Amino acid sequence: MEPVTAYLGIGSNLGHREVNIRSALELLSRDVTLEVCSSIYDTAPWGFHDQGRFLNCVCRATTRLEPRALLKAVKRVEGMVGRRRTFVNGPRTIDVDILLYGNMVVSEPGLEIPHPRMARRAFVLVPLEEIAEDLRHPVLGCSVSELARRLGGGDSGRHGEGVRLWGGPIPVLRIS
Ligand code: PH2
Ligand code: MG
Ligand code: MG
Repeated sequence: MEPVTAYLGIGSNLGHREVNIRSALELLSRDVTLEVCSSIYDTAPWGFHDQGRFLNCVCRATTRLEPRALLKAVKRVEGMVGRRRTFVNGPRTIDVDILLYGNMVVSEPGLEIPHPRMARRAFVLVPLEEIAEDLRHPVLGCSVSELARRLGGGDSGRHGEGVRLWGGPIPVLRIS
């Protein structure tokens, strides 16, 4: 199988958030080839508001893993960084979501690609736009820039307090 380009969204709002994200990237790099990572953004919690702010970033990777195998690898990394399941949208040490997997569309129990909420979340679209502005959403057919523009301003939008730049691009770790 030829390598496929996948985009992963990473978030943390428990413990040392930046260390958690860096650990996840380092562990992911054993399973996939990380190509580039966005800056880290400090973001307002979406969904359940009574919790700490998140750090979020997005990375591009190539992989020969099929979507299910990639999901398994992602869950293993989440476990290694110390994720314990609480409740939907609740606080988490680490969250790694498969956003896109080539142009593939997958809709199965436990695995939906593209990620069903990515087109409506500034904490995904702002970092994604930084590394892939012209990338097209395989279902919606529009580019990441267009999706980001549609979010508009507002508190949770890209120009509000919702998403603030935190730190520069993470140099991608290649461990082989
Ligand atoms: N993830 C969630 C729910 N809410 N809010 C922010 N800012 N960042 C996230 O990564 C996030 C969230 C569910 O995965
Ligand atoms: Mg998530
Ligand atoms: Mg998740």
